[in-house]
Amino acid sequence: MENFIKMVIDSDPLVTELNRLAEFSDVPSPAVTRIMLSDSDLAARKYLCGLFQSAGLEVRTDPAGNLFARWVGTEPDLPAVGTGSHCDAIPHSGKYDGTVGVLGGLAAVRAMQKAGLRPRRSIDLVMFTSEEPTRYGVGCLGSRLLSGQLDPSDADQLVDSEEKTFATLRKETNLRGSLGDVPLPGDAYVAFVELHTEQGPLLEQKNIDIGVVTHIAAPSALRVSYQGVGGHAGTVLMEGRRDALLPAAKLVVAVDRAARDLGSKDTVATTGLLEVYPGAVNSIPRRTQLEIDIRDIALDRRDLVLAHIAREAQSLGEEHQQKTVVEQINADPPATCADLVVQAIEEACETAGVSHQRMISRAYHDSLFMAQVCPTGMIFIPCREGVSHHPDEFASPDALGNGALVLAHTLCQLAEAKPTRPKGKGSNV
Ligand code: HGY
Ligand code: MN
Ligand code: MN
Repeated sequence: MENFIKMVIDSDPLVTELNRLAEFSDVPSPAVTRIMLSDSDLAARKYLCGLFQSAGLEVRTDPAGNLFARWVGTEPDLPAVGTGSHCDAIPHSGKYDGTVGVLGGLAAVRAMQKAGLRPRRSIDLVMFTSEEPTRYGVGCLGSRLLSGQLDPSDADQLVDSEEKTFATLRKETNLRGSLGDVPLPGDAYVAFVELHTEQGPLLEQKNIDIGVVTHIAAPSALRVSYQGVGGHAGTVLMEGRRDALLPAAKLVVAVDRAARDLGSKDTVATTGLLEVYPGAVNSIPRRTQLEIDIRDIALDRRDLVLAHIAREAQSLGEEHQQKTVVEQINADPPATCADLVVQAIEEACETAGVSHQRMISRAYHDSLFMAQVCPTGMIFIPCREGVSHHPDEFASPDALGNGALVLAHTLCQLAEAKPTRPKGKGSNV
């Protein structure tokens, strides 16, 4: 950057805001549960809007509930630069997954403002709605719609466990407008960069400050249901039973086997959800439903394991003479991060004086879909023992400060930020 601007992030307010945001939860601390558009999510959104407005950002919400806080640049008609992540949290998880990218993005913007900078291109700090699949089974609902990867009417018809459609939920939570208006125009952003915890152990083990993501793994999910014959656990003899939990139990083991035997070390699969109906100790399970998560960084390997598990699900149902439904919830391609953004992040790390290394993301993120809209990259910070999706999730103030500082320098480059004061008036912040 021709005007080297010194920015130092004070991570105290960032830590305070992350702790405050974690209080908007349906379960007691240290766990966090914040399902999209639940009361706790709506309260969290209100809190965030207050922070964004106090930083002088222009806030808007789109019909899907994606929240945009815009720092208007000196040339507001130019395509903007996007950053951000999500604030919904899966049941009984932690306080850093996603929120680091939203509040860390705010910290980066504040640091740029305090250093007397103004971006030429506007900067959008985005909080994507429903990155987690908790409510509807499909992850990245907001960024799928923004990138045109999900049909708006299909999205409106998604149904949650209380049989409530997204269309109804949107009405109840005053999300006005049509989902058809959500997809971003092609030239909305010149680049998008997301700050996120690694959700793995690599950076901490190698004592590296920043991960520069080059690829995001390809996620997929299956929903399988078995319909057996229930009955009294004491009076129905083993001979006549059609216990719906039997094919399900065998499928859980088969899922694990498939990832270990058919894939590589980059192939992962688990059965994260198993519902048993009616769920009484003295009633033979008459219906079971499983949701299975299968990923790999290589699409062909992922698809091979996905197809194998789908076939296995079907044949186990036949073996146990049960009505079987195998539904693919999603099977998304992997994403490759853009050199433009990868190099900007690496340059930002050099400017910030932090160690860095290139790596892949085994977790999916909204960046997986933003990569379909514009050149996209991700900045990872270490998290303690790589723990995530768990109340013990933790990112240190130093890691948070490094991540926000690298993001600030990356945004300076991508948004072509310039000092608003005469040269040499840089400052510590
Ligand atoms: O599941 C994931 O990879 C993301 O954390 N939602
Ligand atoms: Mn997550
Ligand atoms: Mn996340």
